[in-house]
Amino acid sequence: MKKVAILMGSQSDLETMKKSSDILKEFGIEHDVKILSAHRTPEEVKKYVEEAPQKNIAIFIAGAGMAAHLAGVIASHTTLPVLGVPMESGALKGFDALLSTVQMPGGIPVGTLGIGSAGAKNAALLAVSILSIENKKLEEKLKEYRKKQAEQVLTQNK
Ligand code: RP5
Repeated sequence: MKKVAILMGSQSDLETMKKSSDILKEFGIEHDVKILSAHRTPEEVKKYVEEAPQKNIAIFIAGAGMAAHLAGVIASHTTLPVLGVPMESGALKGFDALLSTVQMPGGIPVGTLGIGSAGAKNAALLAVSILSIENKKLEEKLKEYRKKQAEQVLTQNK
């Protein structure tokens, strides 16, 4: 099966981005986790993204905070899908990162998720969903996940 890369701008993003990793583990999807910054290590980001297809990576999840350019920069170096997660950090609590990630110029798309942990979780679920287009087993797992989730909600009424 194709792999996913989880990249983040700083070690301070790790706690949030672990939520992406947890979901991918739950679905048995192999993934790389790397700290690489659009601003602090721009050359290494480019190199990693360009070499990713050789490692069977098909989807990028990018978490970054503040002036969050990581997802956009990754997208500039690949035609593979890029899912951006704005970190809930800094003086603006992620509003800055949300706008930096979501407001891409036409032509270079970044699929942007919500701010923080929910966004990190959903980025991984969306990656699973994309991979499930060509993988019936994964599609079944995803349906089962949704079913269990609904059951949990309904149990809370008892
Ligand atoms: C961004 O700057 C990172 O993604 C991080 O969310 C933010 C702050 O980084 P640190 O100063 O905590 O390393 O590039």
